[in-house]
Order: sequence, then structure tokens, then C-alpha cells
Amino acid sequence: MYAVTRISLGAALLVAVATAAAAPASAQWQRFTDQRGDVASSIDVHSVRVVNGTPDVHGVKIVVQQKTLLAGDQGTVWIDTDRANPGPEFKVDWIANTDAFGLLKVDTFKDPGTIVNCPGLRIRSDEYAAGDHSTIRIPRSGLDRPSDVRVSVKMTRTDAGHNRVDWAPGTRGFYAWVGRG
Ligand SMILES: [Ca+2]
Ligand SMILES: [Ca+2]
Repeated sequence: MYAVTRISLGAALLVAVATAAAAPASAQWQRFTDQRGDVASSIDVHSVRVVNGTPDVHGVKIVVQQKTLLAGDQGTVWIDTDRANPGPEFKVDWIANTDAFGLLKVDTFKDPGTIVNCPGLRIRSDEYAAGDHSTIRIPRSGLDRPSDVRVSVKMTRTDAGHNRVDWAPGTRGFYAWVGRG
């Protein structure tokens, strides 16, 4: 296990989430889809939105939309920031309505990682908020000021003793690169 500094989701919930409804699709703003129904569980991921720096969103914002967000759902987003170094460079782990494990530097998908001090990190994952999505906002400084980024998402939940998992877009797979705005 890895030693991490837990941050309060309660504090994160106080941060307003910027709306991106009017933002045009562009290189620095991409909404990717994941198959619906590929896992028979509330954690079924439907889409992943990645914003890589816009006038309204300074930093990197990731929104994971799922079928039904429930307290206890576990999420992980891996972030690839360096094309020259195979695999992800960072990840963010959280549990809806419970805890977040902050931003971690990793070498691989299986690397438990080491904590990165990132005071501006905000994670919002609340069963009682509208929308069934989790929102992660990461200051660019926490990610070593990347240019393009791409992400891989894994949601997990234990239903009646069965471990349900949905990777988006697939197991240890990444969506396309999103250019910096
Ligand atoms: Ca899915
Ligand atoms: Ca990489």
C-alpha cells in the first residue's frame, strides 16, 4: 500500500464547477464516449470529457459521466502527459462521497504512485448532486505543465459481492490526445 495524504471531498464540494455547455468542440476540448451497457452496473461509464486549458478552465479538467453515481464508487483517471515516456505519468484516485487520494505520479498503470503536492486539485464526486458525473480539476503546475494530454478511466464498484469494473475506452487504453488550449 502507499502512503498518501487524504484530502477532504467535502472541501472539494464547495468549489463551483464551471459549465462548459457552450464550449465548442475543439482540440483543447473533447468529449469521448464509452459503450453503454458494457458492464451491468451503475458504474457503467457513458462518456469522458477532457478540457486541456481554455479561457474558462485553466488547467486540466476531466468529467466522467456514468449511468448512476453512487456513494462508494471508486474512480481512477490516469493521465498521459509525455509521449516519449510510455504509459501514464499521473493518476487521480477517489471514492464518491468518501475520500480522495489526491494526485499521484506514476510510471505505469500498475504503479501505486507517489503523492504530488497539488493544493489546487479539486475532485467532485457526489451521489446527491445532479448529473451522475465526477469532475476532476488539476492545476497545470501539478502535471509538470504538459502540452497535450490523454486519459484512461476506470470505475469500479462491488455489487452484491461482485466486483464490477468499467474501463474507458478499454483496459489500460487511452482516448485520443487533447491539444492544449
Ligand atoms: Ca461503459
Ligand atoms: Ca507517457
